[in-house]
Amino acid sequence: MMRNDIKKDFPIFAKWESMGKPLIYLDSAATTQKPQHVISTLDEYYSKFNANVHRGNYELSQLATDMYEEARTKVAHFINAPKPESIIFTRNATESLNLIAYAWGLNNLHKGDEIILSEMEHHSNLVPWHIISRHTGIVLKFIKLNSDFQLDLESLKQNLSPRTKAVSVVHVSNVLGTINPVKEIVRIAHEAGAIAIIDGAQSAPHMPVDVQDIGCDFYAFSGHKMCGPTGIGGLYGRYELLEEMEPFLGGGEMINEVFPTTSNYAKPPYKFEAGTPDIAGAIGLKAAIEYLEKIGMQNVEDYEIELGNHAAKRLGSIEGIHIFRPRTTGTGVVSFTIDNVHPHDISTILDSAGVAIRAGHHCAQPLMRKLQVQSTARASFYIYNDESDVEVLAGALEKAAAIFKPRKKADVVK
Ligand code: 7TS
Repeated sequence: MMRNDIKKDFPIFAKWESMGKPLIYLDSAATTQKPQHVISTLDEYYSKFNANVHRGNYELSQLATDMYEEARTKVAHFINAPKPESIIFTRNATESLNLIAYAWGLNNLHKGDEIILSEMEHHSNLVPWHIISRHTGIVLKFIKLNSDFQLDLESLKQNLSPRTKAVSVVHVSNVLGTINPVKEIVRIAHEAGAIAIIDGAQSAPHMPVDVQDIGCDFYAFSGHKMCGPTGIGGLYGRYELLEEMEPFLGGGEMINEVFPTTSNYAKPPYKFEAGTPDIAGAIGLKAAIEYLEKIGMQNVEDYEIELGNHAAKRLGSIEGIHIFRPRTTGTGVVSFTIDNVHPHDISTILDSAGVAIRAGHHCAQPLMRKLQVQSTARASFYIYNDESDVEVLAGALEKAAAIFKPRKKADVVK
């Protein structure tokens, strides 16, 4: 039942198949494969429309500028931002989160102010705050993880204080697949007078996202995790907040007037897009969104949850496996360890069976410590995966578990 022919839209699968090495790609939380529509769009842009944007008065530059701005409008519609100008193009979710930390954090936070994060954050929503904390003396607090790998909202409430200035949490965990109740978290943050920041790196690719419904002040995401090219990402920011903020990077394209010793800035989003942007990337991201919208984001979410739950159940039958995923539901991310097998050995064995998964700390070292593991193996599924991929994965894992199973005394004597 859970089979699909979406793989045919992604040329990389046919290429590997033709080399006699079918690719079972289960690392889409790291980056997704790219559909032909995106690849062709990039080719067409560079073949027919390449020019710098917002500078030339000639037709080609105007065409490139229009295409770049149409991409911004597309992104705004995709996450239901109130207007295109509230979307800033960045390199990725990491840069978007750094932009918030530097451009908002450095100018609005003072010694003793508090930011609340969670115990399941990716390093990109931790390290920027560590840096800001060293500059300003702010205090970082953490929403606790409960035994079902979900955030304990009571601990969010307990962490609130008159000094709370921001609550910044991941929408969907890249390790656990947990979908956090971000609307509720944003409501609690706002009631306490704090702004709310959402790391949407693992939600924008996998479910319908409506930033107005969520109510957040900022929402960060990466294009390459949602069928788009690498090097392009975005940040939604509440426009009034963007207007008040200082720039993150200075240089060309972001200014109004420049004098030898001072300058003033353009309006958002341009204030935050210094230098030549990733024009082709933005246009490629638009193509990725067109592709995903054709499938329908609700269909993407339903399919992935079903496949993720099926995979968790199937893998759960393997002896010695431990799965780190909420009991009720998660996205297409399944992290696990197997007794007596190092996660890196698991990924190496799987690689020899043509299965690409990730093993490591997944840029979430504090979460690994909380889970009391050094690392996990992680299979992450996307729209082009189906039940047959789960079967290949499970079969290879069963073999690995059998190879590494400690022998009983009697076996050793024989
Ligand atoms: N936030 C989350 C929740 C992520 O999963 C990632 C990347 C990022 C932020 C950063 O995204 P980037 O595009 O700026 O790198 N996560 C992963 C992963 O799970 N495996 O490789 C990258």
